[in-house]
Amino acid sequence: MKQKQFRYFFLLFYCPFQVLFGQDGSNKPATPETKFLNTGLSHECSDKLATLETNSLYKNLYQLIGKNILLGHQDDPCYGVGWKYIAGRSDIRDVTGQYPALYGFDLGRIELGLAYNLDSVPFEKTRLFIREAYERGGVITLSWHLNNPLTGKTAWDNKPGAVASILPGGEKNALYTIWLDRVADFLGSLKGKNGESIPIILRLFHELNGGWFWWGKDQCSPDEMKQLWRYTIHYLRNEKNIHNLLYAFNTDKFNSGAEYVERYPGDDLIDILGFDIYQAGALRENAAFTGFFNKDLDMIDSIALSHHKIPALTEFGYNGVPDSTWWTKVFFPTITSHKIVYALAWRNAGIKRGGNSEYYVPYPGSASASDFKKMSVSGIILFESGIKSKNIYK
Ligand code: BMA
Repeated sequence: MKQKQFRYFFLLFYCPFQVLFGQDGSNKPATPETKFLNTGLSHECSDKLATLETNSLYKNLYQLIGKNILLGHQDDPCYGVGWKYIAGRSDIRDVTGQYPALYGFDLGRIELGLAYNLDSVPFEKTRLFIREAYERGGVITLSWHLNNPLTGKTAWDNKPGAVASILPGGEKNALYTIWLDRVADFLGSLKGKNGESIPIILRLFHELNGGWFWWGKDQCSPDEMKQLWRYTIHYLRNEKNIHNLLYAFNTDKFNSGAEYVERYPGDDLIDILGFDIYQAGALRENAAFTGFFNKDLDMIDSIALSHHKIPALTEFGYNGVPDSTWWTKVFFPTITSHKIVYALAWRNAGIKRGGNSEYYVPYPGSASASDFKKMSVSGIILFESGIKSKNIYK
C-alpha cells in the first residue's frame, strides 16, 4: 500500500475504530448489560432441543454483540444487477472479492407446493445456495412472504381476518397447517456434508407493526398475533421436530419500545430481535435517516439486551445507493456505534418489469462501489473470510 493511500485508510478506519471501539476493538462499555454478558447466562437459544450447531450459532452470535457485525444480502448468489444464476457470482463478491457473511432467502410460495418462490427463485437452487453458504462458514436467514391464506392472494392482500382464520378453530387452520408442513419439509432437508441440519435464522411475520401485510397491525389484534407466533413455533418445534432454527422477531421502523413489544410473543420463543428500515420517503435525506436509524438502534439495543436476546438489523436499504460515500459516512458510523450483530441488505433485483430498478448493495461501477469496498476492510464488519474465521457453528 502506498504511503498516501495508507494514511487515508488509517484516518478513515483506524481512528474511528479507536474512538468507537477502544484499543481492544470492543465497543462494550462497562455497563450492567456488559456484566450480564460476561456471566455466561443467556447462552442457550430458546429451543431447548436445538441441535449442537444451532446452539453454537446462537452462542457465537451472542459473543459478537458489540464487537462485530455480519454484513448480509438477500438472494446474494441468485442474481444481481444485470445477471442471474452465474456460478460463483455475487454483486458483493464482484465489488469486494468476498461473499457476504450472511445470506437471506425467501420461502414465499413454498406453502403452495410450487417450485419457485415469489421472486422466481427455484427452491432447489435456494437449497443448494444455502448448503454452499454454510460450507463457507456463512450464516443463513429465511423470510416468508406467504400468501394470504384466507383469500389466496399475495402477502400484501391486507384485508383483516386472515390471522384469526388460521388459528385453531379457524376455517383456514387446516390449510395453514399444511403450509407449515411444507415449510418444515424444506427446513428439515437442509443438511451439511456430515448429515447435520444446517442452522437457519427463521424470520417470521416480518414488519408486523406496519399495515401492508395480512399479518400487519391493522389486520389482527396483538393477542391474535401472539397466538399465531405461539401456534407456529409450537407446531414446527413439537409436532414437526424441527430443531435447527433460531427465531427472529422483527418490526418495521418503530417509534417507541411499547410499539416494538406490543406483538412480541415471548422470550421462550424468540432468539433475535430486529427491525427493518429503508432510506426512503420522509427519511430520504441522510440527516433524517440517520436520526431515525440511531433512535431505533438505541432502542433495539436496550430492548434486546434487557430480554437477553440478540439485536439485529433484519433488513435495510437505500435503493440504488446514489450517495457515493453513504457506506462510510452514514451506514458504518451508525451501525458500529450500536450492538447489532448483523445487517441484511435487501435484494439486488436490478431492472424490474416497468423499468424501475431496485438494488441495495453496489455492483462494479455503480456510484457507491468503491466506498463499499473501503468499508469492507474495516475488520469490524464481517464478510466471507471474517465469518469463516469465527467458526460460528462450533
Ligand atoms: C420487496 C421487493 C419485491 C419482492 C419482495 C419479496 O421489497 O423487493 O420486488 O417481491 O420484496 O422479496
